[in-house]
Amino acid sequence: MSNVLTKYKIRLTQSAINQGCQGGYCFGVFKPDRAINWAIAQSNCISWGGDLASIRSMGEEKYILSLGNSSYGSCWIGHHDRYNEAGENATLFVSVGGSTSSYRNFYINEPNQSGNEDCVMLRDWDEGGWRDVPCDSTNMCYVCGKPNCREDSCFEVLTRSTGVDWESAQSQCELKGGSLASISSELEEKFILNLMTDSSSQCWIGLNDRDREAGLNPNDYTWEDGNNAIYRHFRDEVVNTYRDCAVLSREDGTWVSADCNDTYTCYICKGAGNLYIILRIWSM
Ligand SMILES: [Ca+2]
Ligand SMILES: [Ca+2]
Ligand SMILES: [Ca+2]
Ligand SMILES: [Ca+2]
Repeated sequence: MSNVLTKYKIRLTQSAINQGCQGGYCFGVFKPDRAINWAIAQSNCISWGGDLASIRSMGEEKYILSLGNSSYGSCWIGHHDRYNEAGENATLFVSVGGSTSSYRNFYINEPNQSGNEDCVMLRDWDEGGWRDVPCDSTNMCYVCGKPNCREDSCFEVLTRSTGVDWESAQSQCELKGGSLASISSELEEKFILNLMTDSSSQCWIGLNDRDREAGLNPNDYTWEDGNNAIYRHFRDEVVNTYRDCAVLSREDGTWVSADCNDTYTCYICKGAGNLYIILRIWSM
């Protein structure tokens, strides 16, 4: 294993041709300067902070395809059956990043294990569909995926079809090993705002004065995750004393006090990178 890693640590020139984030993940489409096999592509994705992309839904696949065009050709993705031969059983292919999504989109008559085909590529950018091919074959393109992270923190903007109150949102974030997001600085705020979309225009954040009344003093509000940052960005100077929680508004990037029992269809979780990123199993 160490020999393999050393071998693949030779860094290749790589630059994401296009990248974007959706649904808690960021995707990068890379075109190396020479054709590379699956393992080197995965190694490059680790250097980027992620893994070869595991595609978890049709919506996610469409989003990834929207980042490229027909000139991209076939691209490596993170699905494989290197450890357990799946043969022609698509559902037995697994994801390098640990995703347990059952979504598979193999093209007609694929996977067919024609020879020893254990790695998966996007067949064609325009036509769609996946194909199992030998891991040692090479492609001029690969797609990486990673959580939305900045410095040591990772973020997820989560939307629900029905609204949740502040406490429920906090519980959901804790289940993921995080907390409703704290915002330490204008830079971090901008980073989070970039993750929000039209369907996530007002989202719960971790700021509150539920334990004691902060009154009109913005500095007396605290972050649920214990962050002591003093950055404050309330929409109004005056904070409504009866509204003990807060949402981040995408419209103007400010924080708006809200009744903790109100419900919003969006909340933002934040966690330490090492808790939030799924452990990679890397053995060859
Ligand atoms: Ca095999
Ligand atoms: Ca196989
Ligand atoms: Ca095949
Ligand atoms: Ca209050």
